[in-house]
Amino acid sequence: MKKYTDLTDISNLEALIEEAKALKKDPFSFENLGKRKRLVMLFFNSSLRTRLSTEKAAQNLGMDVTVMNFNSDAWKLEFEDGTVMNGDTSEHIKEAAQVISQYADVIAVRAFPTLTDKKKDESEYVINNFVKYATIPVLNMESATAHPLQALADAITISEFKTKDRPKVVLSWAPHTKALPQAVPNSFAAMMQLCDVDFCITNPEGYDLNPELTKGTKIIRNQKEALQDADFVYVKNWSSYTNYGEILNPFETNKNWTMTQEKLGVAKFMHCLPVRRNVVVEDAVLDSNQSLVIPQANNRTFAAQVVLKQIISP
Ligand code: AN0
Ligand code: CP
Repeated sequence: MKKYTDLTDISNLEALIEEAKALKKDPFSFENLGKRKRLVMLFFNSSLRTRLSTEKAAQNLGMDVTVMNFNSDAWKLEFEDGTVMNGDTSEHIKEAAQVISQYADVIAVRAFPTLTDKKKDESEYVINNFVKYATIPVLNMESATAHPLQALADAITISEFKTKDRPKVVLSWAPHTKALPQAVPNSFAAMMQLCDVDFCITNPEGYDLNPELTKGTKIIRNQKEALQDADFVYVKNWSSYTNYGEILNPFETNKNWTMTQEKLGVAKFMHCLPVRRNVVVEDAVLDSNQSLVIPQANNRTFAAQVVLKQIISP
């Protein structure tokens, strides 16, 4: 693997999931592979799981890790070509990416979308400029439109917990009080399209994801109908794609989309976390043994570890 910025970087998903599971059983089996190699993790946004699990994954492989909160600690980066840099940006991505490449063997980047400029977000200008100017592999820790490490952890989790060959998986939109990116549902949908599952998405009108990405996937407006006979229910909020980055209605209007024990039935509950209790999902679900959120978060380590292993393998 030369980089991992979206799911198209995976050549054999089944083998990757099996290798991740093997690493989970024996996390230190490649503890010398990363010796004297360094992962530099650059965060333009907050994180709990990604930061701690990716660092742990790298260390399990024997790598050294440097973490940098870019917004507070580094110079403000310029991404435009040919700009007269007499504004608030101090350093161009061209130099920054090449310089970091001399200090590291892999660069990992987290950079959320603006949610105001759709074209700019869809250009993935942050992560793509790192790919363009860095001379080492780039790892996506959630970009404007994709969260491929999360999606891989989700696929590992489903493969561990499924009780039938072709489970039914539903991606169910949930209300939220903040405008959130589409990155997690985009990558989850893309991942489910690659897996042997019966997959559908349910969301209210106005919240359809990018139709390019959901081509061939059923979108069912009626949540109850979508949830029928589900084995896994992946709940997530995202802001509108059509009315880009907007929350279309106040929380009260959509609170009937909150996941409840009653709606979940006997299905397993999944969420990438962090989750707002009693907004996205009621306490009873998170506190039940149908919730997979804790093992799902644990799998973030082995998703990152298998990807890093493939990236640094000769
Ligand atoms: C982010 C999102 O929805 O993309 C990160 C999730 C992993 N969530 C929040 O900002 C709450
Ligand atoms: N799921 C996830 O990426 O969590 P963090 O934002 O805490 O890293």
